[in-house]
Order: sequence, then C-alpha cells, then structure tokens
Amino acid sequence: MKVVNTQPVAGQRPGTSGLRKRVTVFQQPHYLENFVQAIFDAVPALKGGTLVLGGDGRFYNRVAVQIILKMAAANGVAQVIVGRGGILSTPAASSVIRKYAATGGIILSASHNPGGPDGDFGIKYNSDNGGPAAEKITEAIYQHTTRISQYQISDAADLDLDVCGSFSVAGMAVEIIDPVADYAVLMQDLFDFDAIRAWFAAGNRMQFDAMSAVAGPYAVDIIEGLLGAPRGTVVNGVPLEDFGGYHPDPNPAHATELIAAMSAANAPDFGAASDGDADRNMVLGRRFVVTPSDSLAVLAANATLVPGYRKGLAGVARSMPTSAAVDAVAKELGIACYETPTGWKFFGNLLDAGKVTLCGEESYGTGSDHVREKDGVWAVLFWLNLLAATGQSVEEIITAHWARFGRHIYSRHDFENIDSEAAENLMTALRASLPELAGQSLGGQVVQLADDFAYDDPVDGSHSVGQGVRVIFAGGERIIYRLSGTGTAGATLRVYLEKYQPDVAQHGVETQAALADLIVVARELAQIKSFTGRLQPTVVT
Ligand code: G16
Repeated sequence: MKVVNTQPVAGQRPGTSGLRKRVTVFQQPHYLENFVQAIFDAVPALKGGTLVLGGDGRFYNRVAVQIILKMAAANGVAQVIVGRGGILSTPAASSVIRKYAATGGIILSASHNPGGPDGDFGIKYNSDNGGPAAEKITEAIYQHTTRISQYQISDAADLDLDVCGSFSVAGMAVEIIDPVADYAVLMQDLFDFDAIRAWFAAGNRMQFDAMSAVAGPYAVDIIEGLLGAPRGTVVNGVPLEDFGGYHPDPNPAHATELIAAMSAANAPDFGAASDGDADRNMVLGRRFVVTPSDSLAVLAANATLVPGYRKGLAGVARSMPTSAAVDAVAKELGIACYETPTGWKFFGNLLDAGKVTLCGEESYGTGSDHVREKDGVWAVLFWLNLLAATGQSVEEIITAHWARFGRHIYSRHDFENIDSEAAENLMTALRASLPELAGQSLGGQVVQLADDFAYDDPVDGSHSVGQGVRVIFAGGERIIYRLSGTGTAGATLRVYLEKYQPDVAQHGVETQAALADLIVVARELAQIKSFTGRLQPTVVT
C-alpha cells in the first residue's frame, strides 16, 4: 500500500451525471486518482463494504478499472464485484448493486458522448439503492476534491479482467462476473418472453443498433439468444473502445444507419438503438419515429399488458423539460405524476419510496423501479412485449394513443459548443426578464407562467433551484431553456418546445412545421443570435 501526495485539480464537480471530461484530461497525473479518493473519503461505508465496478468499455475503461481496484484495496474495501472485461452497462451495474446488496458502485462512462483517445470519459458513484448518488453526496465528493492532499493505492499487479471467478488484489476479494447474466434474469422476471419469442417466430423483424457500444452483448444474448430473433437482428453489436468513430447517441441525428434502415422499402417492423452505456433508447416503427416523451406515455398507458407491471402503476415521474404526454395518462389512470429536475438521480427517492413505478425523460431515457437508472434494453423489451401483446404496429399504437390522449407535439433544439460565458449571459438575461413576462403576449400567445424551475423533493425535503427557465403559455405551449450538464466542450443551450394538439385531424403534422411559431418566439425571447452568434441549432431531435 502506498500513500501518494497530490494536489487538488480544479473543476471536478460532478455534472448532471457524474464527472465527464475529455480522455486527455483524465490521463493527467493524479486526475482520476484524486476523484476516486474523494469518493472513498465521502462514503466511509465503502471501507469494509462491497463495491460494484464496471463501465461501458470505452477507451481508458480498462486502465481506470485497474487503478480503482488498487485504490479500493488500499482504502479497505472488502470486496469488489466487477464485470468481465471491466464491462457493465449502467442499468446492469444498478441491478448488480441491488441484487448483491452492495454498498455502492463506480460506473465508468461518458454515456452518449463520443469515445476514443480524443473522446470523452466519465466516472460516477451510485449508492446502495443502485441509483446515481444524491446531490448531497456528489457535492461532498466535490468538496473532498478541493482539499485533497494524498491518495492511497496498492502496488499489486494488474488483474486479468477477462476471466470470471474469484480473485484477490492485495488481500481484497474480487469477483469477476458475467456482465449480462444477472440482468437477463431480471428481464425474464418482468417481460413475457414466450409472447415475444412467438412474435419473432411469426416472422416479425427488428433491427437493434447497439452503436458499437455496451448494449451489444446484452442485446445479442437476450434478443438473438433468449428471444430467438434471427442472427443479424442486432447490428453494431460488438463494443468498441471508440464506438467505431461514431457518436453513440440514439436519436435521429446520430443513429443515421438505423433511420435509413427503418425508412427503406423493406424496413423491419421495429427499430431500436441505445447509447454508449445502454441506458438511453430510441424506438422506431417502420418509417415512424417515436419521441421519448410519447414512449414514456405509451408504456404508462399500456403497462398492465406486461407481466411485471400487471398490478398497475403506483405513479409516474418525468423530468421538467419532458412533454406532458405522460401527465395526461396519469390523470386518466388516477395516479400521481411528479415533475422533477433533469437528472436521473431525482427519480431515486420517488422510486425508493414506492411513489412511482415508471419514469422517463425527453433525453431518450425511460425506466422503472426494477433498477435505479434509466434502461435502454428494458425499454426495448417493454415495446417488444407491447407489440407482441397487441398485435399492432408501432405506428398504430402511437396514433391510437394520440387519438385517446391528444398529441403533445415536441422537439428539442440544441445549440452545442457555444462560448460558456455567452451561454451564462444568455441565461442571466433570460432569468432577469422573467418577472415581466407573465401576462405578456408573445407571437399571439399569452404567457401564463415564467419562472426558473425549483424542486422540493417530497421524500427528503431537499430543495433544488435553478433547474431551467420555463415559459408556459395559456394554451399549454411550453418553451424551456437549460444549459446541458453533460457536455465537455463549451456550453450547450437546450431549447425544448411543446404544443398540445387535441384535434385528431391535425395529428399527422410534421413536428417542426407545427412548432414553427413557437421556435421563432423561443429564439427571439432568449436573443439566441445576439448572445451566441448562432442562427440555427446544431442538433434537432
Ligand atoms: C444524463 C442524465 C439524464 C439527463 C441527460 C441529459 O443522461 O442522467 O437525467 O436527462 O444526462 O442531461 P443534460 O441535458 O444536462 O445534458 P446520460 O445518458 O448522459 O447519463
């Protein structure tokens, strides 16, 4: 065991989901070690406890796993459970923490951000409930990084990560497990695998694009293996350290190969993709894209068709910028609907307290109380179960849903990599204008409410402020502005746009055309061009 002298490195405050930086930043001397030591210092229960460890397999994953194993041994952790090859998808890590009643877990991922030597890396701590650590813990970790002077590490040899079994690092027990096995058992408990198998056997076809990321082994074992889908159903199924040079973000802007396949004349019946760490998902029908907000609403409305949710839902939750489509379902079902800030960590208390069963976000995240992370493969299996149970197509399910609840027309416009100071100035000016906005008419619509979203957690009473500017109109239209908390270069301004359309005859409209008036208002109100110099967003989803 060695004690290494170090100094604080600025900028280690975790963002929306852990610490995400360029690989080259993590490769700086002591950078990773400082943050990991801060975790051990902020969570004393890890001493003598069990830690789950794994990541999405991106570049630097293996290096980081070896460092963390040696630091865990030196910090008195009793046992580490690590996925073979250092691999665990984020939802699988959550399920393993829960199944083995671990003290917590360290997950290595920069999620949907590109990988490789010039790409991004990330690290976050999850608590014993399997979910991202609450703000008070991430803040404590950050505080430790600001005053760190030493870290502890063993000089044991590297461990061969590619063989399952029981091992030891400097006297600390290490269990290397199959990263898929426990997760696959959980999925079989929740979904009607016989019905889905029959759906494939009847000749229905699917394309699952794992985007050369960590979902590959999970999708291959479960969809092609247990569910009998033909080989080739999963494409880009081998995780690569640089995701094959692609941007592993499952949305229409980045999953272009899947969009093309689903638009072709012989398109499969169902398309799906997931991101770097397999917690996000996108689902598609033939020539039909489903928005994440609609997906959440459809899963909620049809949950009782799925064995794991047959008893119904305790409640649902969505992040504030997510459309109100699920609110309409909750109202009809007579269950509670919670509106939380962006960040999966805010769902944890609601799930733990049994207040909600399903939750989701506009950022291609959907999940339930089976784990404490959003779960891409789970969402895809949920949809497969619905297709099998109803015999309907994706488009039929969505259009029937709109006919019943109305359509919440929705889009997100991202202005990426803008100057950080310009972005802060824009938000400051916007916030300053809020008190004057209510009652004003913008683009012919009257502003009903304009505020900076704050959240009081109904379980632990914690209060979170500054969670995004909301401009809500009397007709229900909404414009939301936030700065992303997951980027690693400059700032990303997200503008979320939503309009409710109850008229079935109007449900087929093209999304951007339907939102055109609101888009103009949104850009003018925030003076996006004058603050950022940008006329158009870089990504529209
Ligand atoms: C993370 C969080 C999500 C959030 C998303 C986008 O997802 O867990 O709750 O919606 O980032 O956040 P932002 O708008 O701040 O960039 P992931 O998949 O990146 O871990």
